[in-house]
Amino acid sequence: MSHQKLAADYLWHDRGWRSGEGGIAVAAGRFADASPAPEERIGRFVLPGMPNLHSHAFQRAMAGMAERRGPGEDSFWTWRETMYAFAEAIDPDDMKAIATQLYIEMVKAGYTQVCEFHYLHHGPRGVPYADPAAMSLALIEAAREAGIGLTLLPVLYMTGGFDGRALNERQQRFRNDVGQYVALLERLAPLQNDMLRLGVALHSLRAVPEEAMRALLATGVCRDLPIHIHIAEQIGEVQDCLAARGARPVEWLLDHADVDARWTLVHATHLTPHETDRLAKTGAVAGLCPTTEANLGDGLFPLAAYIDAGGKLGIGSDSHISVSPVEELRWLEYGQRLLTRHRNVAARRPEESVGTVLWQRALDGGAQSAGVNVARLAPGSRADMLVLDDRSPLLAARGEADVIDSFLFAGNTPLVRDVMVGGTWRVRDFAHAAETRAAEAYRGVVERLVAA
Ligand code: NGQ
Ligand code: ZN
Repeated sequence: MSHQKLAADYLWHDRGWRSGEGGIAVAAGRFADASPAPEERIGRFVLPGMPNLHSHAFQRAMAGMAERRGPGEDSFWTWRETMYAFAEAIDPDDMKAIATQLYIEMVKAGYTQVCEFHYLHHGPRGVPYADPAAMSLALIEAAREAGIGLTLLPVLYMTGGFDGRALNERQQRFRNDVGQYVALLERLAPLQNDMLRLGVALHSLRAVPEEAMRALLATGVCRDLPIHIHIAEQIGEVQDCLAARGARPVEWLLDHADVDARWTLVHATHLTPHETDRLAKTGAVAGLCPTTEANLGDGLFPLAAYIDAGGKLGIGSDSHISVSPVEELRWLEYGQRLLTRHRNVAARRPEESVGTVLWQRALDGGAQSAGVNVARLAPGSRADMLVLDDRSPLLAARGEADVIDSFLFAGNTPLVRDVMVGGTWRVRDFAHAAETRAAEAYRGVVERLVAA
């Protein structure tokens, strides 16, 4: 097994840079104890790769095609109709081509792990594929080709609303009952390895009846797996939840499930101060997807109060209207500045750098959410890292104190030059070995889907 000894001027270490002089070793895909004699200098500034905690891969292929006004006022729900129409013709080969292209873009942007919130399980009208795991396997292959770590979250999706109404025709492809869903998890569980982790997902409170949630969470296969759910993205769903269940979604979930560090609440957008405090105390991760949440007109998360309460958070690119941890973190902060008319909101203490706080929190929360030992340049952690482009004018005269803020706030050209995932260089000098082939396959699929 190859043993690499690498050196950089600075390595990111829990909330800041430390000297990279001693170097860092990589063995069998993981970081090992630092070596006294590094053999290869890889750059000036080396960061841990960022986990992306929320993805619907197929939506990448329609990014930019829902920005034209419809007959009435557009909303999240009209976007969803466009998205459903686009999803109709996607088969497992298409899924593989789209996801491969997307995951390569992710790696190039600095994401080294992705949580795929996967609900497009079946063929048109809900007819299962010969292998009911065909779509899941397409996603697994895509991640392997791109060389990104995958937390595959097959999604349980049963009803079309809080009233328990049946799924409409286009939603039939998402449907499993608890038995079918558990069978899918059991089929996928043995495939897990260092680069593939399985998790559980409930689409939302509106898509999973209470009894089904209880039955699923009580099954053995769910024990120790990460659990993800869409929770409170739109005011409409908060109101529907209040009407149907007598509580707001986050409040209801905290009252009816043992929400703990295994959980990720995606789009915990609409929180009362009491919910904010309660959620923070559970140790669960708030899954924030600022570019999608902006694109869909969702609303803003109470970031300052949540951080002050000790809450954990991570970022996701969700609909993939943008695929960049830089843009997610930038807009996470900018949304708050626009709302509060203050600056440096995520930094809660004097002298703290916003970039440092956000990068570190998103690393920690993202790794927890994905259920993998990543996001630290430390022995035992999977060897994922980003080397910043030290020739970029953007980093001119930037020392330890300013590099991360310049990277996150000033960059308009990519600064991620090289990317290692699981001990293998996937991106070198801005290029990914599979990108030309993947782009060609992707183009063919999208041309067909758009023409359909
Ligand atoms: C999804 N996406 O499942 O793809 C959702 C929209 C829904 C986002 N929430 C559909 N961003 O929530 O019903
Ligand atoms: Zn989502």
